[in-house]
Amino acid sequence: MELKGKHTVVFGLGKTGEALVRFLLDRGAQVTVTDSRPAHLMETVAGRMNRLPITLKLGGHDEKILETADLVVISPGVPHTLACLSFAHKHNIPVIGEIELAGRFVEEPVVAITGTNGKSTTTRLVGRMLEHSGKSVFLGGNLGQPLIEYVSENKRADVVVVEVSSFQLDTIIHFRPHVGVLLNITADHMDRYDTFDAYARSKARLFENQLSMDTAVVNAGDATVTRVTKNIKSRRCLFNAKAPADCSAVVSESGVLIHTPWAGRIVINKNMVPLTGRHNLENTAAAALAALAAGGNEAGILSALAGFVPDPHRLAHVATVNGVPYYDDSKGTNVDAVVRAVEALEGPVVLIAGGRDKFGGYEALRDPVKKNVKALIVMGEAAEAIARSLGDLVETWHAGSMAEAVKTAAGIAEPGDKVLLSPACASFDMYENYAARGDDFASAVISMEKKAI
Ligand code: UMA
Repeated sequence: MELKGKHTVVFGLGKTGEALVRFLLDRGAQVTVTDSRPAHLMETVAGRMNRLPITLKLGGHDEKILETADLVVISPGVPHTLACLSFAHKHNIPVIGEIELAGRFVEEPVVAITGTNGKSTTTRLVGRMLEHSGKSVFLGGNLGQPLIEYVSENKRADVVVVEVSSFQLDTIIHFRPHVGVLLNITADHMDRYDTFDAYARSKARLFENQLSMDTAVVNAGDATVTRVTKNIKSRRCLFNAKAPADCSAVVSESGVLIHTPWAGRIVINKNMVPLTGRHNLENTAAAALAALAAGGNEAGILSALAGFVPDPHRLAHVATVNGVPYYDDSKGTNVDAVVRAVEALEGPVVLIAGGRDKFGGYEALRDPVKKNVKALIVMGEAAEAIARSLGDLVETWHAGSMAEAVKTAAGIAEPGDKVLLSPACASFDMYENYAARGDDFASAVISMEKKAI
């Protein structure tokens, strides 16, 4: 793709936008970047941008900047339905996302992982399994380093492993992973999609450019995944399969049994997986199938599992204070993630939830709350909505800050109980991201632990 001299407009100046600007300048494009946030809220990044030969338009998106545009590239956080983009559509100016642009410059095999929950864990597992099989790997996408940075760096890996979000899939045209993984689909991001079906169809776009020689690793136990992947052209490898098949993984109480045409039969015992909960056996099964399809081997898979360190904000044990363990699951940003966390810990759980509402409803939490949750502490913008949906089931408390939530939980929990932060919501009402929220939880717990000593 020739970018030299092309006027390219970048929407969004976060991590992705900044990486895009640098890549486009390197390729000789003429760059304009626009962000809805006003300049005084973006002084640091604006300072860096002001040193570059670009046009910077902050504080809103004005369609005038599209009048001379040849190409528009949008960050994942910018909705592809943004009103201002209709000018581009009307004038046939291509509007693509960063994954699409980067994908056009990647020549190596690509493994792309999506799903509502477990994406980051599975992506990291696939990367590690391939590395332990002797491959050099680029690991990035939604979980951290934008793919366009890999392209910019000009370093070559054997395999590119990327986590991809539905936001990124909304703006693809030709993006074609050689191995695509769809873990699960449950309600999330209902603030951005009109219907659950629209969100599910966005996830299935992962496979739309695959050919028969490509591989689709899909969850046979998820009815929505099965429905939206009915017509894909690539070879299917099913995890959560009921019985062993040509390319499959059966997940049971004791572990994972894998069958593939390339590596035959592989057994992963539950005790080899250093992660809690059945859902993590599913993630391990999907990761192993993807790694095998991308050239990994049995020894690499098994040695990668040993010593795998989970994400610090995914059901991570922070400390035990006065006989009560505290778990940080700040990355549980949707209802299904909370269901999995509550089920994995088993009750009695004192649950801290809330944050920015994604408008998917909280009713799916009723059963697990009834079974495993002893008390509920709600906080953030969604506090009222959560209390309305679940407050009749358990004692419910409101907290104005994380410190107050932890203090309230400590007052309720007794030895034998567990305290779990698993918000079911985004963090942006009170924090920069989910990691900052988890860190705030951990620091409240640790300062309580210090006082208890
Ligand atoms: N902005 C606009 N106009 C808008 C909306 C936003 O200009 O209409 C601006 C914001 O003011 C901000 C910028 O866009 O300055 C932010 O862009 P962004 O939200 O795309 O953020 P990045 O920093 O580029 O991070 C993105 C992903 N963010 C989102 O998808 C929301 C990161 O995923 C990803 O790690 C990063 O690219 C690198 O690939 C985060 C995420 O929350 C972790 N993802 C969601 C999830 O996992 O559920 C999908």
